[in-house]
Amino acid sequence: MAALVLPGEARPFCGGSLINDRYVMTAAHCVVGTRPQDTRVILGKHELRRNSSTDLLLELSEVKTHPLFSTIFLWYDYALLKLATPLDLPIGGNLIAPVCLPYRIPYVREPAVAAGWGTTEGGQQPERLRAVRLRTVSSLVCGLLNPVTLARTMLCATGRLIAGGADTCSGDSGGPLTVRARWQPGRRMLLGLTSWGIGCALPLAPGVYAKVPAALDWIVRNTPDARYC
Ligand code: 4AZ
Repeated sequence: MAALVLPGEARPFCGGSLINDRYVMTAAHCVVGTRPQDTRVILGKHELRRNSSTDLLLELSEVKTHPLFSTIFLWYDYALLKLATPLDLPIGGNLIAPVCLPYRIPYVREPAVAAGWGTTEGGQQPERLRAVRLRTVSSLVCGLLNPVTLARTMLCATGRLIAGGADTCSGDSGGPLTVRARWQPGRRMLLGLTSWGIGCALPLAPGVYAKVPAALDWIVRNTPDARYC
C-alpha cells in the first residue's frame, strides 16, 4: 500500500500500489496534470502521524496517465508513477513487496479487500490505515445501478449491496482493491484502483474501481524492464 502525499505533508491525498521495483500504480484522477516533483510516495506507512522507521519516502521521476483517461467520465482511470530510483525488493522481510498483476479472467462475486486512509463514517481521515472486505459485483448488475456511466475499464465492488455500510470513500482513490491469487498461495493480485462512487456506503450504490485486467497491455508496455511480483 502506497500513500501519495504533497511534498512536506504527511496526510495522503490518494493511495497507490507498488506493482514492481520501479512503479506505483494509482488512479489517473489523483495525478493528472501534475509534475513528478509535485508528489511523493510513502511505502511501509501505517499510522498517519507517527513517522515509523519503516516509512520510505520516495521521489518520482515520471507521471504517466493513460492516454484515453477522461476527467469527465473517469474512463481509463489509470496512472503509473515511476520511482526516481528502483527498489531492491522485498524490503524488511516482506514489509514492502509488490502486489501481483491479475489474470485476465472474469471476477464475479469474488471476495476482495480495499485499503486506504480515506474518510470514515464521521467524515474524518483515520489515523491508521484501514481495510474493508468487499465482493465484486457483476458488470450487468452494476451497469443497471449506474446506468450511463459504467465503462469497460470499470468494475464494481460492495460490502453489502442492499444495505450499504461498507465501502471506500473520499481519499481512498488510487488505492488497491485486491483479490487472492488463486495459484500463488499467500499472494494477492491488484484487481482494481479505487476510482469513484455515488456517495459512500449507500444502499445499492457499489463503489467503482478502475479495472486493472483491462489495462495489462498498457501497464506492461509502459513499465519496461521492471521486475514484477
Ligand atoms: C472519492 O471521492 C471516492 N464509494 C472514492 C471512492 C468512492 C467514492 C468516492 C466509492 O475519492
